[in-house]
Amino acid sequence: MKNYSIAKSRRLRSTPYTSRIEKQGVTAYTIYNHMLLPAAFGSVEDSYHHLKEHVQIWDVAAERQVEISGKDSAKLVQLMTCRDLSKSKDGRCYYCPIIDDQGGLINDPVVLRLSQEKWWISIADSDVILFAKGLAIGNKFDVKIFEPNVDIMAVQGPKSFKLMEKVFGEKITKLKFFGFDYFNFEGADHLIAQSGWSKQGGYEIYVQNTESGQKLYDHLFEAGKEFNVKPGCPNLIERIESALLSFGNDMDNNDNPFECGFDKYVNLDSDAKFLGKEKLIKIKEEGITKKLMGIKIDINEISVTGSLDLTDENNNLIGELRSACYSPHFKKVIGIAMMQKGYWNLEQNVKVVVNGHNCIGKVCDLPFI
Ligand code: THG
Repeated sequence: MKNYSIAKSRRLRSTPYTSRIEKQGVTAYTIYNHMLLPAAFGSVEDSYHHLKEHVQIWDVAAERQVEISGKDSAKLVQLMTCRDLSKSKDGRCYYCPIIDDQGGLINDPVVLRLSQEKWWISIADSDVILFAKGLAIGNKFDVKIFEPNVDIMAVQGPKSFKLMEKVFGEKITKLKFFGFDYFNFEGADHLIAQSGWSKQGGYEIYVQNTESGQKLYDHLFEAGKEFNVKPGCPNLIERIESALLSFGNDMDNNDNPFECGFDKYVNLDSDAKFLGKEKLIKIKEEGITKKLMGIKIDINEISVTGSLDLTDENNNLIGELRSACYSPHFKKVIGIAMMQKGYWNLEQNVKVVVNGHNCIGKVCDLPFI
């Protein structure tokens, strides 16, 4: 497949780390929230093996924040998500599907409660800020909504814990998964959460002081030498093996949270007031007609740039493959597919055309085992 370079412009925003990752050998970008997001540093498979063994620093500034503050901020954040946040706590992160009045997914962000009157919505790739502003205007909420200058740097991989302890001291080892606190680096405080878009463990540093953040970026590479630190980025193979869903790829506004397996983030029995609640109650009663599942195909290469039709032995359309990669762990291609009802039984065969070749795959549960 021929590749094309990205024509940079102001609209495709750079990050405070762009000049650094370009010196370090970034080889591909994607665009996420109108911003450059590194997609490769050479071989994605080499990077995958390194991520599972060592530690990487990622420029994930494209995970933008929507800051919502003010008297009605908790009300607005709750209105946007089907996850009950009434018992949420300061200093905690919450994975929250954001849905519209029809129950369709708008985004799947991490929500940070900075205080009862100040929230950050750490968004996937869609314009949540416009949705939030529309709701605030329509409801005459007393809130302030804007995109703050926050540029996340992630430290991911099994050795991230040792590296971060070396830089920030023992206190950081006390941080729980999806908890956050403030940690000092050379006089500047940084909000750091134990989180990140890999299942290899690690942290996300929400950099607001750009100058200090850039120094910290450089320092992490110095201090990380003994841990074999390398620059990296969200890794297609690792994230599919880990079944971390990608908004816009695996699911979009035409899918509801039940179809995406987000059942545990949908609270229909509480008093929480959110958009699409009635609709989701109805969907739950009637049952869903499609859902995300895993697919395994016994081939050793695939590149998915759009949906691939999945058919049964009679050529009926039974689903669509939305993401896939060759998995070194399973030694075959694995992928994430939206499968129609009636074809959810494990061991269901699917036909798919890959690179002009007819292939047979098998349906499986997510996460992959
Ligand atoms: N970090 C931050 N912001 C983000 C992402 C991130 N915004 C965009 C995108 N990633 C949002 N998507 C996800 C998807 C999964 C997770 C986080 C963000 C995740 N899930 C945990 C898991 O699957 O194990 C579950 C968390 C829970 O159950 O509470 O971490 O990566 N800042």
